[in-house]
Amino acid sequence: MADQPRVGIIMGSDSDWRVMYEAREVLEEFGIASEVEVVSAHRTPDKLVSYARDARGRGLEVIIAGAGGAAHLPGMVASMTTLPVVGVPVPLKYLDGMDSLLSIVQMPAGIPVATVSIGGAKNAGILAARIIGASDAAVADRLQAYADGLTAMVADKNAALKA
Ligand code: RP5
Repeated sequence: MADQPRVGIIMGSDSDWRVMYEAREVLEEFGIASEVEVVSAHRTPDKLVSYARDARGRGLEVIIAGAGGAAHLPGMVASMTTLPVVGVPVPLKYLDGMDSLLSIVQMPAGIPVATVSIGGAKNAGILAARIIGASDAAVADRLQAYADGLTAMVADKNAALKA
């Protein structure tokens, strides 16, 4: 049987997957099971409500929500759950993702969405892992190993520059 998903990765359209797959990939690196679902704030509003309301009860601990353009999905999900929500602005053909970024980041006080950079699904996954790692020592250890790996990578690059 597959592991119980701890992170829900949702997006407004399957066209967002070209960006959002990176969240799933990095969560796999940390050994964190996730689920993926298209949930549109505008095209499937009833599904949005049930997904957000049921998320905690189904065992999810963090929701990563990506959307482009008029990107209302992360904020609307955050309004209907007390789980932490990480928002990913997805860049579309026009406006370079600035529209998505501003739609997601400008939340009213009381309903936070932790917004990452435009196209920043990888960091969304790492942030979700850090939220889980605050109370899960095994995940925290993997996060430390990941950070150590980045430090070693920079040292290797410096050594190569000087060789
Ligand atoms: C948004 O509209 C989605 O998140 C997507 O980024 C954008 C375009 O969707 P499609 O027309 O490609 O399905 O809600």
